[in-house]
Amino acid sequence: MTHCILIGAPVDEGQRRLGCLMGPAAYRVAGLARTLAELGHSVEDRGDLIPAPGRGETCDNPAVHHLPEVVAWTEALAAAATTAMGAGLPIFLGGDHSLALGTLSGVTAHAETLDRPQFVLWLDAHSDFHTPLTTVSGNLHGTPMAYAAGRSGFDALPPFPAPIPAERICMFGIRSVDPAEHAALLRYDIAMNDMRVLDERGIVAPLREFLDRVRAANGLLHVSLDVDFLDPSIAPAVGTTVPGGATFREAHLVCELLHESGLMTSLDLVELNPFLDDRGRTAKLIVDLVGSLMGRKVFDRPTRSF
Ligand code: 6HN
Ligand code: MN
Ligand code: MN
Ligand code: MN
Repeated sequence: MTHCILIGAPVDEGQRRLGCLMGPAAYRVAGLARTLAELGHSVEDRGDLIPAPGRGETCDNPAVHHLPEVVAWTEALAAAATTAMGAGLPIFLGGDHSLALGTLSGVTAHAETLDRPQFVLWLDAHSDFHTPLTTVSGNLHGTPMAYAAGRSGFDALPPFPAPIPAERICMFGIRSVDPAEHAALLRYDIAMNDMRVLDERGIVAPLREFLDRVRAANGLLHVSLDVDFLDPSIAPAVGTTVPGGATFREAHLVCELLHESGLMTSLDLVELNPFLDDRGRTAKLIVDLVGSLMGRKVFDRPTRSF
């Protein structure tokens, strides 16, 4: 059984549609701690982080907004992530996806101290591969994967502890990539499981390939789950809906395979905007998926007989 550490990160500054700051509260209301406890895990809720005041950082792209606040969140989250990694499985309750600037930094710094490679599974409609200099929207939630991969242009942020090589990154569910992200991604050998690939190959083969690599390298695995990975028809509570997302069954299958692998060492739950939800259904769905991630099964076979 796992010691789960809940860390609220009500970050709303990485995009423009207010509401993600209510995410941590919505996950708690939807029964996240109870779900984990019912599966036999111990749960420690560390409450919500409070970042330091911003220090006025600027960047050359005038579209970028709230950079000082995002820098402060990144520092607070990186510290919280590194600390929690030594104590259990941190589950970061977002907050928009800019929080991954901090969580990826913190878990990677921890992996460095263990001398183990850090891997990332990015479950998202978007590649989030902009830098502060290439983003057109100016929304920094579109940048964390580029930061972790070591792209330049992040001068306002602390240098990323040990940039994650492309072979240790897997993107899953991608169906919206901006031109500048696309041009940059062509230079990286990231496993790009966009919807074209998943429609053709299904979920299982590409995910097992990646998990086998993590296992072979004795790696740590950070999973970043953006609500818009899911189809908007089942998960409406997100500001950046993109049609053609993962179905209920596909998403559960991803979670079940991850659980079966036993490899996940940290988790982000990001981009939930409870203000856009429909009677809490998206929050409840994410909690349900975390249940599958943490071991809930429809039928628990003593041995694999299927
Ligand atoms: N997310 N590529 C778009 C932009 O504004 O840069 C969308 C980013 C979405 C961010 O998925 O967390
Ligand atoms: Mn995202
Ligand atoms: Mn993305
Ligand atoms: Mn997204």
